[in-house]
Amino acid sequence: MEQALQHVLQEKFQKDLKEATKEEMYTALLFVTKDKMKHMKQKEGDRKLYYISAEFLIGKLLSNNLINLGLFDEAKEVLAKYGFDLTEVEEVEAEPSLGNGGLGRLAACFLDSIATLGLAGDGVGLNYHDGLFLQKFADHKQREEKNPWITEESWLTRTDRHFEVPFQDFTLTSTMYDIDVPGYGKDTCNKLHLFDLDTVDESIIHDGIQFDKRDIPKNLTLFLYPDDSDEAGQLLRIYQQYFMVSNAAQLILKEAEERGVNLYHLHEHVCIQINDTHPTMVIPELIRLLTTQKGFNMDTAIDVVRKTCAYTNHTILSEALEKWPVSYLEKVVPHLLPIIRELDARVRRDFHDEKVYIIDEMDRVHMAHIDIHYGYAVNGVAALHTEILKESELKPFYDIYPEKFNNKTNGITFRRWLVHCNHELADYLKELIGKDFVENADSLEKLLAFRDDDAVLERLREIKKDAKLELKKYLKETQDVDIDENAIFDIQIKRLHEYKRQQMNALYAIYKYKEIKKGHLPKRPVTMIFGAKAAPAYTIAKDIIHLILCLQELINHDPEVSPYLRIVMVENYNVTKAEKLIPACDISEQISLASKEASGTGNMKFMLNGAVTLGTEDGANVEIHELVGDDNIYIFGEKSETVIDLYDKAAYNSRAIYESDPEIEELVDFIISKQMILIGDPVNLGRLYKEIVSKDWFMTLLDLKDYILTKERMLEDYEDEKAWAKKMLVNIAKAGYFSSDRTIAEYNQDIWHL
Ligand code: NBG
Repeated sequence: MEQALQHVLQEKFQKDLKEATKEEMYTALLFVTKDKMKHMKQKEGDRKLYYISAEFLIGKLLSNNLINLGLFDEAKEVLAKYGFDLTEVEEVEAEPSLGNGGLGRLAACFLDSIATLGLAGDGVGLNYHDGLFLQKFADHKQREEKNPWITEESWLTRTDRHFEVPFQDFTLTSTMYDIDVPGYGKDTCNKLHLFDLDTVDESIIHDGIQFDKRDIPKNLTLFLYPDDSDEAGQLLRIYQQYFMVSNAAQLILKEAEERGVNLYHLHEHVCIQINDTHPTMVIPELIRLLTTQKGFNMDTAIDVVRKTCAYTNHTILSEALEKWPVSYLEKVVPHLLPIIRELDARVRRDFHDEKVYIIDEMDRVHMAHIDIHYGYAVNGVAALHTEILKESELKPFYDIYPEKFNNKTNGITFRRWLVHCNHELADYLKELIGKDFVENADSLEKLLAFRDDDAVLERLREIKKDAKLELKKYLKETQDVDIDENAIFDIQIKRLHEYKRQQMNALYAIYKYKEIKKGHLPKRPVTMIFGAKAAPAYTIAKDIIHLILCLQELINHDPEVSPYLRIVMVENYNVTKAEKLIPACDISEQISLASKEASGTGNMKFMLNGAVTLGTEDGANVEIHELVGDDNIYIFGEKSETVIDLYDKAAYNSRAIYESDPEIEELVDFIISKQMILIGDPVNLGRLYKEIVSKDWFMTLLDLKDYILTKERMLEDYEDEKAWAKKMLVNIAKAGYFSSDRTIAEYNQDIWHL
């Protein structure tokens, strides 16, 4: 390692290890690591998986790659010898902006586990130059800026694969970039293939993230999820999706032919996982390529494709299940329409239930319906979610194809979410139970043997305290905020969405503020931390950010209150920030309206790092609850059946709750109180107030009181430090089930058969 770094530094910068800057040292490490991976063989097998996803939220790669290659300790030592700190050097790396939230991070964890299990499986996606926007706060509001992350030297390698992608009005030539994906302790690498266009031009972006949505050759791979609130935006998304899947389909066929696969047996040698509906057009595209270029007839093409593709559903929110108007598809990919119409005609011939048609009476194409009819497997991402799909959301499909439906509870890679982000805890666990858990997560259960060992419990608390100190330092440096490491850290980090109910947590902050004002002081200070980006066109979500930022201003500057309560909204929440926040957390906020959070994966990361969950019986919280038992989790709120029933009967009435409960009324009214209006914008606060009182589609007020009571009980329980440390221990010990290695092993056993 020392020699290799020395060599690169000399060659590239004519410098010695002693003279290098942090930036140069980073570049040297990048080169050495990339070179090592270049010489590793690509994992091969008779059957290969392609995981197609609009998002891969991979995070910074240096440390993770070093860990997986077994080079981390050596690199750290060499750097230390020359006065460098690896963590600081890694700060030079820009975080790839290729994802948005849980779905994208899941795809990244999956790539790590696929490689670690030694399976042949590559990711396929797009190389967004500015990815998801960069979030800035100004006037207590979110501002969106561009987020360029591709630097001259990066983990991307340009390849000489190019494909022609035909659209209605022109054909575009793609370029494929690759990122290596090493498995932990493996001598082979997989790939993440990211398609791009050479003509994309970042200089067309102006005023934050504005650009001409119609200039496709220049804008196609600029942003992930460009604003689709108008027709041009929706068309651009269709351009992006088709560009992604046409490249994927061409790559898959090309590689299959290079491997000598008879395409009539494609399904025996290839499987394609469709990650949510964004890649759905791969189905008609493959059929098109097989029929127009490979001599297949329609029946055979459909048959082969149906046996090749599998679909994962990540949400029951109907607005997120894509439905593209036929007229839009006509404008972008007219050559797919005859195929989509044929697929629909076959469904109509076989089933007489319009709920399962592909094209509805409003002439919209239901992408998920294509996946379910023309794929061989459909899975949800947590037990409860899959049950809801089967019993309500997708029931008509489940009735037709019960054998296709299966559950794959999500997981997270322990290499990033423990070994990399929490060295101190990982090292201590290795000392206690051996290092086996890094690859064999179930062995974390060995920790249970220490549940009554005072020294171990004490050490776990020390480690938590150290992580809090680290976070304190980080927040001071990056955002100039002060937090108290002796406070209880209560953290909610995830995308901003009304169903995730950050607004309920904000109402708790109002409750606590008022209590402190009344002289009811908490035994120990509480620091409430939020991190969330709101979609640029999602007005109410941005109003919720405004509310939190105004509360932060009010509370942190109130000398009576701030010694006991602080609020911090972390700017531009991303993977890098999650890695600092998660190890420091005491209370993990997982408070979605029951039935709405398909799984959640932050909940698993927090648990693994010794936080205790405060949550509803939703998504994977249900499974966490089962594993840790009642004593080690705080559950509140109405259950999913009740919620689904309320929706079915249209029986929820937030105004009635507001008007009949003076305590709730007082908290909600505070949003538009004089103090708040002095700080914030009456338009935003007024709109949010009105939304909660008169609509509250995600039933904040339904669970608010139980939430407050449960959180208060939790703060109370925290004071029994030993009992709390025991809860931490049990959570860590039981987190093994949520390793993405387990999830991937299940995908492989039940769906992929690699
Ligand atoms: C998200 C769900 C989460 C889930 C992740 C990963 C989308 C569309 N869905 O609950 O909201 O954990 O997917 O499965 O991003």
